[in-house]
Amino acid sequence: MPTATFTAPSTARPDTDAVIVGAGMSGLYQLLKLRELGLRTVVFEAGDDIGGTWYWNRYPGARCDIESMTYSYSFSPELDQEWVWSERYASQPEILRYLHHVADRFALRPDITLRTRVTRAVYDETARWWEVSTDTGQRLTTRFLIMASGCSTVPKGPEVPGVEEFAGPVHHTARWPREGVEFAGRRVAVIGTGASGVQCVPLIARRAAELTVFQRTPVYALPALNRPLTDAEVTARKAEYPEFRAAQRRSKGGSVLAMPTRSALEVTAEERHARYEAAWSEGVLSAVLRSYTDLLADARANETAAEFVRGKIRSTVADPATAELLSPRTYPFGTKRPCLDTGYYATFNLPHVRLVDLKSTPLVEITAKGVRTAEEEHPADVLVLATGFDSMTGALTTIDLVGRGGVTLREKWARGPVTYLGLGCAGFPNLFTVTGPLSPSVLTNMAVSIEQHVEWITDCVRFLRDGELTEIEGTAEAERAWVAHAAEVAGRTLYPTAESWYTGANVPGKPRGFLAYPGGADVYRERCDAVARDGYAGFTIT
Ligand code: N01
Repeated sequence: MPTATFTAPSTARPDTDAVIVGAGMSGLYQLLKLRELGLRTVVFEAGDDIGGTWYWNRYPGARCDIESMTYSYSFSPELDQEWVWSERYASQPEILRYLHHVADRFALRPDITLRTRVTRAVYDETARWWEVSTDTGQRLTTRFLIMASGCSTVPKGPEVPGVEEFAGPVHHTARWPREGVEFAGRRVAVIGTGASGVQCVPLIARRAAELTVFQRTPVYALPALNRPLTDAEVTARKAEYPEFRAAQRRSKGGSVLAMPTRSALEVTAEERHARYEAAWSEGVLSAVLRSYTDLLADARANETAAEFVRGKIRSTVADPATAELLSPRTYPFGTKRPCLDTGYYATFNLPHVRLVDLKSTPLVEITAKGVRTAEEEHPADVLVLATGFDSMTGALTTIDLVGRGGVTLREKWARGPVTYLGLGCAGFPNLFTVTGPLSPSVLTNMAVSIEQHVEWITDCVRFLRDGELTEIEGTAEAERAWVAHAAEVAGRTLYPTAESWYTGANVPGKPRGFLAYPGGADVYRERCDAVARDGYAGFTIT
């Protein structure tokens, strides 16, 4: 275990104690916790409302793929008791209402400045504080800079010319207009078939005159089996919430789920099929993957589950050629994030819906009239870009974060993110990243991982304040060891074998590497707690 080193404190006082970037789920909770410490805290939020991911992604069908009574804050037993979720999987509007409720209940709004994007932050090595600049011309100095800027924040487009030439409206799923989009009677083109595409396609198909879906890589989608929650279910969960929340915090992925004990290869094909069928009918994103211990570690084991899902696609999609195009064959099941769908595959049975395979006929350009592939021009009146994000690092590298010696985070991460525990990095003192790269983050229930990071950061800030300490920074040595450990753990899985946003492969030119920590939220939490217990081992403290 690395050890911490200490030097003398500084006495100067910055304009504020902490700046938090982002007023989504992490920023709101971080504000609450720093307030409890009595810190002067300012939150800057680029949007004109709070909510982060749940503010920006308001496309039709946007919905969480973790159950609502699991994907919510756990820090307040009173909040758990008073808020009532209406559906098994909450829709984006309901989650946004919940976050508004949280902001009001804990009186968070006065410290949040909306419509203000942090554009630059420079570390002053003499004063030992950050100078933060915004797009509204504000500048202020702060001891701590906490990036609560999210994992999937910076949208990316289809990387072909001509989007600006398109004559009709163009909407990215992550920048959906508040007033909605009229599809009735229109020819709609959707590019992208990740979770956002899978959720919006069935709803757009209900209204559009024609829908063309452009698919580069098919996904494995499992049925959500969403439905209203019954009063009895809500009451039962509320009665057991304290134990349930505690179990979530101890769990591998932030949800309380049965874990497998056997290999997929040690049972008969019939037994496996029955197990997969039972898992399929749970309507839980990870259920099939949790059927056996080795589905994310052994390609042969994985193929049994992958083929099971392909069988489901074949039995749903009437046209065998379309079913085959929708069937993933180039990467193992679960190594790109699977989707939870409501009627996605069946949508392709509708006569006005067409699937275009961009692997055999690549996208060439967007024209005024539609989408041109290598084979033909597909006319459209409305263009929907469900093309995803520069995930994990994008929100951090698009801001000019300038650390020691004038080195930017962009430069430091030119060959991929280098972090200590995904919480901070060498050369960037007092900069914390909530669910940052190389932490479990997107592989877990984000609500639980966010709380764990926010609480760890808050404890760390309390430790510094109580000890009259000014500066904390991961050491280069600890960071190197963490990066190597995260890569080693990822290397034991099948994850790196897929071209996905988990590895940076979705953004042309982005360095490749597995961007989250796949060792389990339970193991990771223990590691973070041990670092704190050992006086912030692996950090230099001034
Ligand atoms: O983005 P994605 P998303 N030309 O990157 C295609 C979370 N989320 O917004 O796979 C042509 O997954 C791209 O093709 P390919 C969740 O964690 C959660 O859908 O790169 N196509 C892919 O099909 C999720 O994983 C929820 O070959 C291009 C699609 O666009 C994450 O956010 C809901 C292209 C992008 O899929 C991101 O999901 C929504 C190009 N140049 C999102 N570029 C729930 O909670 C990209 N594509 C349910």
